Amino acid sequence: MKPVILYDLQSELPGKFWSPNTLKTRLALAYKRIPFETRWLELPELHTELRHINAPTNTCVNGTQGYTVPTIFDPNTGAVVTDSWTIAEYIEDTYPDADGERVLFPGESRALVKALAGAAIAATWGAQRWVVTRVAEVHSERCAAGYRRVHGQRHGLSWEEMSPEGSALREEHKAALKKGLGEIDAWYKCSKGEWLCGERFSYADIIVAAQVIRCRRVFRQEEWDEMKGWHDGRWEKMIKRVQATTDFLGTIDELVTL
Ligand SMILES: N[C@@H](CCC(=O)N[C@@H](CS)C(=O)NCC(=O)O)C(=O)O
Repeated sequence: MKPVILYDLQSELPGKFWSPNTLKTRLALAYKRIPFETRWLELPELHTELRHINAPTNTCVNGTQGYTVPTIFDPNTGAVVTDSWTIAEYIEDTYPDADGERVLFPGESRALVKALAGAAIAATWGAQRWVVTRVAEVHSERCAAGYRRVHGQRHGLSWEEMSPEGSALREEHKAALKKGLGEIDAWYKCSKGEWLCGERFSYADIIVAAQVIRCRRVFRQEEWDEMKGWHDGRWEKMIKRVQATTDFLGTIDELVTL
């Protein structure tokens, strides 16, 4: 099988990835044992590169129609697929696991996992302005300017207003993240097993892990130290288990800073 090409946006971090959306695709491909290679892009090149491969357009961060990552090109089928959810469905449908073990949507869970994808983002949305200020810090200066612009547009704010350091607003954002992760923690507590689908690992866990790993990657050390103490230490343990379950570290040495 020829490796799938994953288009992703780079950062200055070791291993480069930072986006929770592309991380969902990385983890899903690793879990399914589908070989892939990354085509790293800088934000200013995104449009040209993805138009060049005739990628489908999608809703961009600032609400306009354009190109987004993750996008994959599968040389085995010729398919070009955009959007983390659409890609998850594509790889599950195109590469169903022969022994039924490594499936993204166990049983009849696909529609519920789709609902969870929106719910997980909504749960932590109150912290978004703080999180994106940290993401901008791991970008090169050339990319950070564009990143700050689109995220400022999304919230209708100047960058300085997003989540000022040391402000009461920042404390609100932090409290919102803790509360949102508390909701997700409660989902896990309802499960009879380790994962959201009980004993079966699924794309639902990938969705949650991608959000947590993004924080791990971009937060300052003291911020992560605080976050990893929340909810009985669930989040650090969870991302290590997801990493092991998906063989992520084994197949591509990219979570080196975890
Ligand atoms: N719903 C999409 C969102 C994709 C998305 O917003 N990707 C961001 C990177 S995390 C992007 O491509 N941003 C460029 C832009 O919006 O201009 C998905 O799940 O793939």
